[in-house]
Amino acid sequence: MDLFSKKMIVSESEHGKLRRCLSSFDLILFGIGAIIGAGIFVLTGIAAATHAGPAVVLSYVLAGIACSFAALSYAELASSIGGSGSAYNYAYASFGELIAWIIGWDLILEYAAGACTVAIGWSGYMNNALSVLGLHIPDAFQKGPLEGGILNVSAMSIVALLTLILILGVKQSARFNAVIVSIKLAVIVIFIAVAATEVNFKYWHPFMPFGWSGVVSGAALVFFAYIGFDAVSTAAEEAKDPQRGLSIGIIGSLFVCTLIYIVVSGLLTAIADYSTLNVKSPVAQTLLNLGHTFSGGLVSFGAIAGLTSVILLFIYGLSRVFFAMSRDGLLFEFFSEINPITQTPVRILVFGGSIIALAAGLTPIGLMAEMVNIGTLSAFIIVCAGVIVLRKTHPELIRPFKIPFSPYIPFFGILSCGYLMISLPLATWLRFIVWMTIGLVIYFSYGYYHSKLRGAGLTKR
Ligand code: ALA
Repeated sequence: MDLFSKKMIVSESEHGKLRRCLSSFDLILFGIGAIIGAGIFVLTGIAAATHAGPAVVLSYVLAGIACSFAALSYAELASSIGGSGSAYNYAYASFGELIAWIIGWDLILEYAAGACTVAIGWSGYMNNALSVLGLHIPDAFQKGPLEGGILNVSAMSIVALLTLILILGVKQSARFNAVIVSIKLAVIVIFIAVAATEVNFKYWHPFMPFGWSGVVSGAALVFFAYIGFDAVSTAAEEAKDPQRGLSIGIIGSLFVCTLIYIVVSGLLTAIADYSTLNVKSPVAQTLLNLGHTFSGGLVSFGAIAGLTSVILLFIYGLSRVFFAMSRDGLLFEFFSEINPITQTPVRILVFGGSIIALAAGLTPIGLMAEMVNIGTLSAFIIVCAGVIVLRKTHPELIRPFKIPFSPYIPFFGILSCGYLMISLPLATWLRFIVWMTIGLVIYFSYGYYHSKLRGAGLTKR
């Protein structure tokens, strides 16, 4: 039996007994929960003020197009290959174990650094809200040692709390996520309704103050706002109807969020001068500056809710990819046990949650944020390439969702994600290479010898 067939069997087996209880609607809410967060509530302002000007709306269109190519590719592979390992699994089936390891390691970086970045952003919003209520957390406990403090206690607490919810069960997590997503969507509707009454198109002149290159570098930045739809695919072994549900969840959530981003970023730059938007909470702040105190306060609250679900879903995604890799023997098998009562990978959640909490407590936000985009873009490229390769090598594979115009769409996905990737700073590339080198050392000293799929003389490479 070749490695591809072996992988498909392992993906389909009931190895770990994760609980199949998520509906297609839960999966769309998972996607929206993971997507809308710091990107729209924070980065839009920075991207408008320092990169694209009012043309930040075009940056959102550009990044949205790159993501939709990748999302379609994810939908095809999630519905035909599946598995909680997401892109790790697809890469295994398309390119073999080494590339699968690289992409799995890369996804761990994306989700861990993403959860950590958003937890630090969350703590900034929360500490402000608490001080407005008269509860001041001492400065030393608002930031880590690299920024002159001791520990970022709020960031650590939110990671611990959300990890606990994830341990309790996936259905409980889905219910919690549904509440949070409703709050953030309600707040966005409030912003749109209020901002629509303040529009003044004089703010759109000049529309592209930094030229086309500003629009593109803005797109590389706001790409962050779209990350998260891929986390839906890690729910493959917990979805009631994975073959339909995953493609609906991935494409549906991305579609809803793209529309929201275009409307919100277009309105934001039409109610304030773009140069004033380089602040910590541009969406709320702009409403406050225009005298809408109550709705400005609500938007801040919605931002806290928005960031909460992103952290939840990123820790969830991390745990499922880690689970798939340890089940295959590439990471310590100790972690692949599913708790029989909660039907969740408790050991991984405790381990992963502790590492993320520690990193969020000790490191500054910038260091983490930069790593998320590069990790995600490289996973997207591999997934798009996987579609092209599998159509050639395994045309017989049953594909409940099939991308139209293949190989063009996945090919454009590779080109557009590659283009965004080379627009990232050199320092980010260097850190990425260091992370990948560490990953390869672990693979060749552990994973290679413990792999269950290559084991038993299956495919010796
Ligand atoms: N898309 C997520 C956010 O904007 C990562 O927070």
